Amino acid sequence: MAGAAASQQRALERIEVVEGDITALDVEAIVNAANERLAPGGGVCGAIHRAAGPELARACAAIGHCATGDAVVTPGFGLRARWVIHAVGPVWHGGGAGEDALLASAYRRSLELAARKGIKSIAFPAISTGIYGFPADRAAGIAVRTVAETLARQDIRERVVLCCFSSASAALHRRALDELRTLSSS
Ligand code: AR6
Repeated sequence: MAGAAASQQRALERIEVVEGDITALDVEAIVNAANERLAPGGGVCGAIHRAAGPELARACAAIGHCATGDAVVTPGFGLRARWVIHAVGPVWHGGGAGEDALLASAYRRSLELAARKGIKSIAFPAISTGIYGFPADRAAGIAVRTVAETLARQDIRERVVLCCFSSASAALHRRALDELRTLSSS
């Protein structure tokens, strides 16, 4: 097997889809679907801030800003996870405003940041697919492809959990992962 195909296959083995609440997972870092102001909000962001306690909002306020498509890191405070990576996905405007590339960038930057900190396990929610309105099916494909490509290209050894909040979301991510596994083994 060619080198690139082999690293893609090894990367795919490190990705797992689970259904549940991201704050309950036993991983080193969880990713927050944040906004550019890094302000506590609703959805998964609200759940993470509630579980972490008020120190998380203070740490976010001290950083102050994160551009769409980028990510920053704080401690996890009261969370099980030692770190929170705050990734800002795009608001869906119909698909013509660079949303796909910005969503991919939010996943990629989170993984790069985690690798720089030596984090070995990380869980992502389905960034942008709630309040920000990104179509769930399209986002699942981007999430799976970007995580697999980034792990393979940079030979990042992290274990990646795609944490879905509904069975419908989990089914979309599992299908996207199966499709990529089939493609990369053919
Ligand atoms: N664990 C895992 N996934 C969850 C959880 C949870 N506890 N709770 C919700 N989800 P959203 P966005 C799923 O709206 O679209 C916030 O106010 C949810 O079902 O949390 O990126 C921020 O501060 C959906 O599939 O994030 C921003 O202002 C996914 O997480 C804005 O919302 C993402 O939904 C970001 O919007």
